[in-house]
Amino acid sequence: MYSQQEIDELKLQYETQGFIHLKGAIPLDMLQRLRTAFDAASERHFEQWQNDVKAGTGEYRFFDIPSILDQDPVFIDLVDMSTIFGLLVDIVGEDIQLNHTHARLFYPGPTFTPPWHSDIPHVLGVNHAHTNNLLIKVHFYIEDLSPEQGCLAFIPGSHRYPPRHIKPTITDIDKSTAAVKIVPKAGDAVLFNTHVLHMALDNSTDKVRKSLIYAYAHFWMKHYANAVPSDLQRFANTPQRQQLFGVDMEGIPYFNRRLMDNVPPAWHSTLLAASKRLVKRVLARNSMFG
Ligand SMILES: O=C(O)CCC(=O)C(=O)O
Repeated sequence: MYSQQEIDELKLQYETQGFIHLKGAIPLDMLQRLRTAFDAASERHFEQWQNDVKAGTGEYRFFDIPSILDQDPVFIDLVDMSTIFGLLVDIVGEDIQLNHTHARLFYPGPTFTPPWHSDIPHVLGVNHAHTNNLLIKVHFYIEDLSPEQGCLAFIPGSHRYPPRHIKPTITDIDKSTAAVKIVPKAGDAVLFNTHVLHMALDNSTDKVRKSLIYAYAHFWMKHYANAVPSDLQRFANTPQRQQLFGVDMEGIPYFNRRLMDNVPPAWHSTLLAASKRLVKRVLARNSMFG
């Protein structure tokens, strides 16, 4: 867990560069659980993916394990993992909600992402060059990557560009002084503003790259089905998780939802009952003197 001073510094880095490399974000015991659960889930769905690829209906360059939040409770625990959740809330805001998830295996081959792209240039109604917290992504790594294994790369500061700004041409990423390539270790996370120019580089090794990608936005934004576990009864088990999984709270407008206001219903009714009693008492006293 970061101290407020560390959060302030990381946030400054995020604001000026558009991305942060969070080393050792995942505690060791959780990392082990994630590895086991990730491999088990990919085994369960691999054949289906291969069939889809053969039928021409599936993406062949990478494999996204479907509905990762339903595959193992450890993927739920990652949603609000305490080591970085405070930082995430500080960056996104108190109205944070999970927006979408991917659990990805990127097989050896050229990159599948467009070169130096923003994920949100087509989003209307937002001044991207000035909005630093619309949609944030976190890539989590469960194994060390080598430098040629499909790493993420960024153009620092490019989140301040207006949408559809001219794309840079970087001929050799390893010699570039303008771009930054991040080579993560197992347990690291990379958090970024989805408007910063970024890309996944080629995977020119003979090893698959495994990663989990969780995107966070605001409660009022529409989220994807893969951001909500099927068993909400079981997993939306705290006010915080209810908000992250988009569960409505009676009487709270979407725009007003805040983590700090998520008071459990029992408290709510006690408070409500107490204030009703107080109003009655005041009214009764006033009528006595009236
Ligand atoms: O590395 C990946 O899997 C995708 C990178 C990317 O372009 C993204 O997350 O928006």
